[in-house]
Amino acid sequence: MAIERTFSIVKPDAVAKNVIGKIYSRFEEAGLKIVASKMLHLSQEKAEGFYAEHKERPFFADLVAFMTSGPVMVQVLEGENAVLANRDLMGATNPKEAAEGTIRRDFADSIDANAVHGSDALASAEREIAYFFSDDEICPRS
Ligand code: RTP
Ligand code: MG
Repeated sequence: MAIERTFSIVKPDAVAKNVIGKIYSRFEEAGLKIVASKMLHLSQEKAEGFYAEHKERPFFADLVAFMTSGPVMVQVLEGENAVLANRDLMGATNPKEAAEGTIRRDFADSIDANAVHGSDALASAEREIAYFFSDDEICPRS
């Protein structure tokens, strides 16, 4: 199996609930290693750029407002099939549809405040990692 890197965000709702550590435990228990991590408060511009693919969607303004409403944790996760493994840990976008035992089922309140982001493909992972981290901020562990 391929060792991959994926990009993850603990969103403002989960930071406000004080469950950063519980979410990090999910990554670690699944064998994903945290190889870079920092807390930041996204600017409007940074959040709009991150979600540029959704610019024309009706929920875009609400999404950007939510993502800038408080601090987030951004991290790079490394491990076997990391992109898909992290999507499986997260669960469906809408927590009402998320499977039992997933992060969104256990920590998210709504489709807007849904606790975590995770890259949806290897190409987006590479782009998103580079959007938040320089090479020297990432510590390979595999
Ligand atoms: P994310 O990018 O945050 O990891 O979430 P995702 O891949 O599961 O979902 P995506 O389709 O990329 O949408 C990004 C975020 O926009 C919000 N959203 N709202 N009201 C709606 O119909 C709707 N659809 C998406 C969600 O907060 C989602 O995480
Ligand atoms: Mg997405």
